[in-house]
Amino acid sequence: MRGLILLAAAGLALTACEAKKPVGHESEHADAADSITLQNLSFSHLAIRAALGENPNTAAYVVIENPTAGDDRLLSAQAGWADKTELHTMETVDGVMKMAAAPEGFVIKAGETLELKPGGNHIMLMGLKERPQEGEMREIILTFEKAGQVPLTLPVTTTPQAAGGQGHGHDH
Ligand SMILES: [Cu+2]
Repeated sequence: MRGLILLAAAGLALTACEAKKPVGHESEHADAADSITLQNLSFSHLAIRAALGENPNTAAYVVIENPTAGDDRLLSAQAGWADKTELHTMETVDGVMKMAAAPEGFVIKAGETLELKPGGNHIMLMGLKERPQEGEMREIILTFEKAGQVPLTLPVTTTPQAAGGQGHGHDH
């Protein structure tokens, strides 16, 4: 029940933020950088890659900031619309990108940020029971060591890199 209330509050916060987006330096990447705060953690750049062709799998991305004084750890993710959800790392080995399960999850140190983004670490959704399509919204529940369960509603897009932060730094 508590999760549902928090989710509703997050939706309102997002709407209010969009309505009065500040103009200035901070708004440079504001289209994708709108963040929501749940259980003391801050979430932004939420995206799920739209299911492609016959591919039984897809991936989800989110940037998680830990502004608290203590370390936390993303332990796992769950989605009712996929058979299995894993946390994956992505590494380039001899020029080939390889992903691997990270069963121990990802530590987010106090004051630091974990970026799950295209080409990098990500949430892997396997055995899709429903095929997310561009423009839809889908729920994923993240479980943290300290923050507990956090339900997130992520937009589905065929171009998650646009929301995943890869465009950062292009003007430097
Ligand atoms: Cu993967």
